[in-house]
Amino acid sequence: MTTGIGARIPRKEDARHLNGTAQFVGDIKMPHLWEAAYVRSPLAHAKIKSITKPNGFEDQIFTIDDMVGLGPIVAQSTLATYNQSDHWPLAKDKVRFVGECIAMCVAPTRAEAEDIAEAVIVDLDPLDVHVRVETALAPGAEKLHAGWDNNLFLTTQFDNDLTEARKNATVIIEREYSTARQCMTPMEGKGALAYWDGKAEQLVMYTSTQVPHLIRTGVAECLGLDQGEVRVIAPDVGGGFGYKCVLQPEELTVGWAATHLGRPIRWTEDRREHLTAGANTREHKYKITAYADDTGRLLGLDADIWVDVGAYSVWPFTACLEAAQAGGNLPGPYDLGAYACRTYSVATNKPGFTPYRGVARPGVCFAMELTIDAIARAVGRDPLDVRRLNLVQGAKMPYTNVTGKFYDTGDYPEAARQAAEMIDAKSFAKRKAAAAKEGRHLGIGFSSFTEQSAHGTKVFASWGLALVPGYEQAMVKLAPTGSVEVKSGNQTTGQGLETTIAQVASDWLSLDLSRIKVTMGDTGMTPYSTGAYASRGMVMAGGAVSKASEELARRIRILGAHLLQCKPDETELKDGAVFKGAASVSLKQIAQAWYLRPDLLPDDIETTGMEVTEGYKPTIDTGVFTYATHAAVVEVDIETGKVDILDYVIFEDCGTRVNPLILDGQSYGGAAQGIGTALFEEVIYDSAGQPLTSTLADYILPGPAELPRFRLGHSESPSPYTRHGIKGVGEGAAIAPSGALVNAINDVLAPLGAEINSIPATPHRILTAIFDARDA
Ligand code: MCN
Ligand code: SMO
Repeated sequence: MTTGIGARIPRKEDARHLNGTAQFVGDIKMPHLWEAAYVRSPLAHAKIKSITKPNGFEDQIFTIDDMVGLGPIVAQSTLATYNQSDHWPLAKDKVRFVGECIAMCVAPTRAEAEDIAEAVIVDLDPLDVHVRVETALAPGAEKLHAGWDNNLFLTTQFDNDLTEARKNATVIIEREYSTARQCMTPMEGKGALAYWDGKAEQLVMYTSTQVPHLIRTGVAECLGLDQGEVRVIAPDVGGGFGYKCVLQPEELTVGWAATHLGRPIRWTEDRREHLTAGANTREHKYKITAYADDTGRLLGLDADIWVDVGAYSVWPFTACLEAAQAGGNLPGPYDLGAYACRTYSVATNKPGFTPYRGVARPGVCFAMELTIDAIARAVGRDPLDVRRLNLVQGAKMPYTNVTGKFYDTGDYPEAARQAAEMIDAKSFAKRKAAAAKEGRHLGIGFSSFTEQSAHGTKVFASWGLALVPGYEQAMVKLAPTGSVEVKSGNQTTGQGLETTIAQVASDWLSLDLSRIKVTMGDTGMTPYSTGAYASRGMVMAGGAVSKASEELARRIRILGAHLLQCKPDETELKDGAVFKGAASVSLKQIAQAWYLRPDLLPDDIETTGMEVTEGYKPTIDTGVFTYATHAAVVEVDIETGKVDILDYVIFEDCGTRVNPLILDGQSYGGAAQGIGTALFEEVIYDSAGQPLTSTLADYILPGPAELPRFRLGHSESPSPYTRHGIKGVGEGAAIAPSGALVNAINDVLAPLGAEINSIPATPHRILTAIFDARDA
């Protein structure tokens, strides 16, 4: 079957995205639709003394006191020491970051709503502002939340005994690393449109989300409605990247206003709202001590990790997801004997921290990969050799690492070797010397990681998450015309899941993709799903579709066998028909018999119908692990600090590849975002907590001119624990670029006595490191 698993084919979604017929929240037209704008806090931390509405507009402006029945967003955790935050969708008593919603204004157009918002007068009494974790944690620091003893959402730890490692180490590496705060900047911002459907007696909400079923649960909870009274529909979604998997205050206020005003209400996030109030992520600090012997073999690692998680805990993932993942993932793909680590999820006066592609791992991979290179420099060995020495060896698979992660299949050192071969590491010294003769400075860098995907319930539970099951369901149906319908509550956001789950069905049912209709992301039409995040879609939704398709295929053969007057096991399902030898009945004939001519079938036909819903989870509950090595060659202009990426290769293994074309795209897009993390992107706050990067002129994204021509290689080590051996991969390519690029930059800087340990590695940071080394 040319459109089944393994087919390199374009996305079904592409046509509508390219010809402009896709429907995003902002495209929806409805009679009587009004638009919303928000009065947002101009201060980072303040008490609200009063809110004054302009005369004549009282009915179009809502504060939290007006929104009777609307509760706060409370992200719960099962971890005992977790501090919970109440995030009121419109601020109550206090504001805790610049951009926090204070009042909602509605009008026939966004412009009018914004004018009304401008006229609202908010009287604020400033409080101490925390923009750095150090000040938030200082003794006597002003607390963000009532009843808290300090500004910590949570601390976690691993505490292996490091005595032996300390005793046997001949090399001790101490480093401090930091990663900047970032925004996701999907092409389409967030948006939500809601109306009350009188006939269905339901609040219907179109929202740009990765997780429609979860949002339905959250909206119902906060608005005090029954699940049955809420229907959430994710229309086309123009990129999610993690930002669109949390419950947003605006979704709740749009829902409340639509219910109480009796008309459709929409909010469409603008770029400034996104960059300031929307999606903050990735801000980590590390203090690391690594113990190694004089071959560069790692003996132990001791780490402190601070994550600046902002003012509120996001629903449902909490403010602690990032630090919990950071602590568990720092050892990465390495075979490490002893590990101690403490993590701190620190509350500051910035927007709440949302998951972003890679969740914590771009930070820990950066920290770990720089540490590996620092060890290599200290022992005078090639960083690639030290990496390959320490990576979990293929012969040790499956392998349980020091934080309890179960690495299912693969050969990590081999991936590093392949990446080195692709980038021709052997000849690099020669290239570097030749360039040096021309006054050019080249460096090479590597970065290896594992990507946990398809986490099971136990993994989510270990992070304290109560609402995030590790399973998935899907419905597959043979329609009366002989085509197939696939229904999944998961969502396609650009990653191509709409196409790849159809490929799975195509494989089982032997039907071309053009005959398979996929419906996703509508809670009214699909079985419960927790959605597209944590690189789970392909394994989980794909697995559920696989299971349901297999069962449907079995039932189709029963009907086909009856029509062919033979036994089911004498039949074969291929080319859109059931065959017995040369004789066949098409899926259409079978479907018509079932739906329209049941008189052709015996009464006791051994099947319960042509609609099959199945639930699925992998046979292991701890996730399956994709892995890769990235390698980069850069040129650094040591006079200006400018970095050019001359070559960039990715060697990856995500088990069975469902659609290699989509996977190429996943690698390009993820690596582009990772390069943004490594070299460009930084949300900057001044000491008063004012965001200074509120436009795309200040918040720098890499564009085509800054990106290299990525070269990709792969192997396939199928997981024995998932259907078809599939592993997830959606986040992976975003994880490694900072490690590879900064190691390459440091390869240039090392002879100058300089080193970069903070990202983004901007020209300013690079020159500062060079000048500091000269002055030292
Ligand atoms: N795939 C495949 N074969 C595999 C694994 C995956 O063909 N063995 C394809 C599938 O089409 C799958 C996609 O690659 O949908 C990504 O794989 P998976 O790891 O299953 O991730 P999800 O489908 O759950 O998508 C979410 C994931 C995450 S968590 C982020 S963040 C991210 C990412 O995908 N957001 C994206 N990639 C993105 N790509 C785009 N264009 N837009 C986003 O918002
Ligand atoms: S950050 Mo991806 O949605 O797990």
